[in-house]
Amino acid sequence: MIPDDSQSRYFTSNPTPKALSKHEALVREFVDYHVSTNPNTRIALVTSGGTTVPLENQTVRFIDNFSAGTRGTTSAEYFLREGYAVIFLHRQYSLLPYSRHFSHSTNCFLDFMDESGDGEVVVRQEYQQKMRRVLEEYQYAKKNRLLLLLPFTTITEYLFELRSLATLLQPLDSRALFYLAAAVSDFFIPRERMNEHKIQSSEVENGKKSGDGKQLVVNLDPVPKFLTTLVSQWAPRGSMIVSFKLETDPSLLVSKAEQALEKYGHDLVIGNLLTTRKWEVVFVTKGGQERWVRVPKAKRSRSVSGIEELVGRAEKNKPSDEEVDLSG
Ligand code: 9Z3
Repeated sequence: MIPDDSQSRYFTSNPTPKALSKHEALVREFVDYHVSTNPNTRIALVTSGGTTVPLENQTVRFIDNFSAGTRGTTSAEYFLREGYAVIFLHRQYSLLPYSRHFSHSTNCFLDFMDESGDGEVVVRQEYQQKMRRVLEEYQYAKKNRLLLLLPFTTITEYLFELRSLATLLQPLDSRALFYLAAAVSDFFIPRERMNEHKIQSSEVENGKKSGDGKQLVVNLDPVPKFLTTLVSQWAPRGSMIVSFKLETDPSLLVSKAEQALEKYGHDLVIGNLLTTRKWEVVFVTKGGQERWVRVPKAKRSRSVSGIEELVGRAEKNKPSDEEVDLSG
């Protein structure tokens, strides 16, 4: 396939991220290690968190994409449990696998601890069991070098990283899996239109209509559709590619997911709505098949990770053309 012009321009007109060559070296090492220890190794590239669109080159302000990183971290833990080695490409400071259980803003890790009678700091009795399970999984992943954490912040960093990482995974062929849960900006400010320094309030223009007052008008260009190139050029042949579609209007979700699948020609689009994303998702596969996966109502308040486990189960059962409610 001939590379899309806007894509080649994107990569030539935006600066290569500073951390890219270091990340590439880490991924090379990770892939070599796993392929040499186990030729049947399976590696999942999980993306997580939102990308930013800086308004200034020396960035004070930026536009952000919504995502706490819950989907990505929960799914990464699930892939690790299933025997995958995981490259976790995530928004810097968003949730991370394992530590997410104890570091969410509503869960200060200090609340899990206490002082024992003899002055030692210990895990509170009621959290012992959960923390032991998470700690064991974390230590297993660490000891076996199964988890590689790579941070990004901006949309440009994300796209450069995705291109490099996909290319480096090529030797894995069908043993590579892409699970694109990061919330990726659709719009950006091209380099040549970006202010070098902080935009000054004195620089803003008068609105077009009288009475509009001063306005900061920001013109954004569409981000090139990189998924096409990921599927046709960057990713290994035979690898599985799963992307997510986030919508807020329920009437658009399935059709947008179908359009994405049709356009990019990958394996699976998982659609979700902002307000119900923790409880239900829809799988859209080739041939317009749609399949709903839902956490039962009774379990919704207790479970923040239930849906990712059901996604894994549903994926193994292989989607059918019926609407399936796994709430069973
Ligand atoms: C998603 O839809 C994710 O499921 C969420 C997860 C961001 C909603 P949280 O991190 O939320 O658990 O809080 N990701 C959006 C994927 C996206 O932006 N897709 C793009 C597209 O469809 C590119 S692959 O164009």
